[in-house]
Amino acid sequence: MDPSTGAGPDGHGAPVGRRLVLGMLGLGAGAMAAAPWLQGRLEAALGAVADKDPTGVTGLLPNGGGFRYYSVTSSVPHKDDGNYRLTVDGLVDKPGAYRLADLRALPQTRLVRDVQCVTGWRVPETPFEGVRLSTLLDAAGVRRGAKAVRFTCFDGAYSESLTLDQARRPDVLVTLKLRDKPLGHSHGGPVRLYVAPMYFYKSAKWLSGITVTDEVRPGYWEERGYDVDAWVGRSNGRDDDPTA
Ligand SMILES: Nc1nc2c(c(=O)[nH]1)N[C@H]1C(S)=C(S)[C@@H](COP(=O)(O)O)O[C@H]1N2
Ligand SMILES: [Mo]
Repeated sequence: MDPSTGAGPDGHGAPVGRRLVLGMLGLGAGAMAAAPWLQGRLEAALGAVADKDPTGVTGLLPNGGGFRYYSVTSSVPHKDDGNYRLTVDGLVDKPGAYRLADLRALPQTRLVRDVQCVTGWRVPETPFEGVRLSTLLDAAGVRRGAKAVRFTCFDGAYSESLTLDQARRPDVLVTLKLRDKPLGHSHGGPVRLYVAPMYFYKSAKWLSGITVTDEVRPGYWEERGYDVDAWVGRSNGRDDDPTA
């Protein structure tokens, strides 16, 4: 949890904000689920609140197909074939930048796993598809002494990290597709990190930078108390949780 605000990746830390917003709109969570057409108006209202509490309210928003929408910023620019770039730099021999077409031209891997947010919601058997992160790391030529990878996002705020061993796993992808369709903006498109064996906060949306580093630098939520090694069922206190 964020020690200053108590907010977490589920928005649990902002119960007052949630109740306030729902109260303003005269809605409960059930009404929202039953009336997805309200989402646009709700997002507009939440945007105003999110300016004051960027972490606390977004997990409330449905994002279709069992997902919930998360963003630590209240707005995120849109990127497409014209202006999207993914840079790879740091402790590598060949730093560079990929366009979407470059990423699409590389071998694609499709994984079907359960998506699991650290606070309990789950989306079973969800296909993600993209380029193995290890492919990009190999192409860049990771230097001796490198230990970790840092990820940055074009929302300008979020970040993530993995050890180099974790980053080289075959179930860690730089994804371009969700459920066999191009990854939409609300899910972090056009390109999102997908760390299948870990809680979903590791899967950074709106991925724009991959930097090879000499040590793990904790990501956005990890600076706020969540585990860097976020294995599903084995982290964030789950080891001690008899109900997990
Ligand atoms: N850039 C960015 N990536 C992010 C987040 C975020 O706020 N910003 N939230 C994380 C969390 S806590 C979750 S549960 C998932 C939510 O993904 P979704 O919006 O596609 O459901 O994105 C993860 N990646
Ligand atoms: Mo999350």
